[in-house]
Amino acid sequence: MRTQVAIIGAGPSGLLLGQLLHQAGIDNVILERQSGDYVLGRIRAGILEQVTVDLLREAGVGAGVAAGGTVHHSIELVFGGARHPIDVHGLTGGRVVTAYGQTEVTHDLMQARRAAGLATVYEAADVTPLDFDGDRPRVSYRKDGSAHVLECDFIAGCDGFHGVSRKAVKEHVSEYEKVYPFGWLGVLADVPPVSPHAIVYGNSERGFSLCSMRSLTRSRYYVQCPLDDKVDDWSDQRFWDELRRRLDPDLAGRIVTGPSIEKSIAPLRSFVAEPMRFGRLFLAGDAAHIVPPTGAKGLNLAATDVKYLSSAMIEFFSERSPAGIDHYSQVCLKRVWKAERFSWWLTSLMHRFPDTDGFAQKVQEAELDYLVHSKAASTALAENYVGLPL
Ligand code: FAS
Ligand code: PHB
Repeated sequence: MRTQVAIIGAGPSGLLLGQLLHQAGIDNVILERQSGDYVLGRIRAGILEQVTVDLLREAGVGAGVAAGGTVHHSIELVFGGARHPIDVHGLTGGRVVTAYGQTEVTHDLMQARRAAGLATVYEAADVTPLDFDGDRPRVSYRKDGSAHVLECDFIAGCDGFHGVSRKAVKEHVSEYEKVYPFGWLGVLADVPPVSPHAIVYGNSERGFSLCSMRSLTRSRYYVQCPLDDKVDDWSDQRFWDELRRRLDPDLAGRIVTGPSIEKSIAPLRSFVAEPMRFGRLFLAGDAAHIVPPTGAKGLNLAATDVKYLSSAMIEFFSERSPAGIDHYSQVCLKRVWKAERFSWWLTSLMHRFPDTDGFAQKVQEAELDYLVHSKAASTALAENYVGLPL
């Protein structure tokens, strides 16, 4: 089989890249290790920057987020028993974020890909990128016990943090990593969100908490938990009680509880692999970088990687110009590192660290107090939260 671009991974990065390339008349095939249902079953991101919403529209899948997304003009920080609004819209000259789940984004992209009759090989085993240091790259894989080779012009490694693409170039990659000494216990429940128009980030002496949503009838909540906690340690009742303890009394009193439909613990890390291009192989999204979810940047960074990569490939195929692909890694990493900094900063500010001494705790409290009372500091938070300009 032959295609112009072989895409490894059918998460948001791979599906969005496939859609943008298809819109430009560039043939592509996606090879995905899991089943489509398995990919859709993963509960992950929930907040889209405007750049991402615009990209979904450009990819021809903007209808879902336009109909089902909830626009947020502000966020709220809860600490010291009080809630502090940050007017993101006002501080950034009218920019906003949209609450719309990664699951829904993935569903919309899958539906568009199916409707366009594009090739996606689910449950592809032993996917292996080959010969990408020359101009005739290939990807081998197994499907239903048979061996296959996909010949192509480019390979896009959109296979996430645990994928095969970065592993294929491990001797050429510089890795930068920070692992955090806690995780996030997340609960999804079909109850109305306690704060439908502002994501609430809490820092209490018991730890971090987050009140988010997927729709006006489905909520997403998180509490910081020790890394050695297990999901089975947390009954729904224990989760709701702990979440309430970490919020201000007014908000705690308004939480609508209900049975969890998903409950999971995610570890937090900051990670960057440099560079992101190796001959005809390109890394995009979580295959190249990971951020702690505090800044809601993971999915959005994946989207902007894909914006840069699709533009570079379209330029190559339409003008035979290598300029975009030659600058891909450098352009992406400039944006990636700014998102890594912001996500590390907000994580450091909003979580309780087991090894924090008295002085560091006082400094954290002073920084929170300064942040919500300084227009300059709030503006810096707001402009990073809505996403820096491309
Ligand atoms: P993905 O990991 O989503 O997709 C990679 C795809 O490649 C998967 O479908 C995988 O099955 C496939 N694959 C892997 N190896 C393969 C192989 N060898 N062959 C073929 N296919 C292979 N971001 C936020 O902004 N907010 C959040 O709250 C948030 N929560 C998260 C919680 C968890 C548990 C995780 C893991 C991530 C979270 N993220 C969050 C980040 C997340 O949203 C990612 O940024 C986003 O999924 C990135 O998309 P992809 O780059 O497509 O990677
Ligand atoms: C989510 O809705 O899952 C979410 C929202 C904001 C974040 C992280 C996750 O910072």
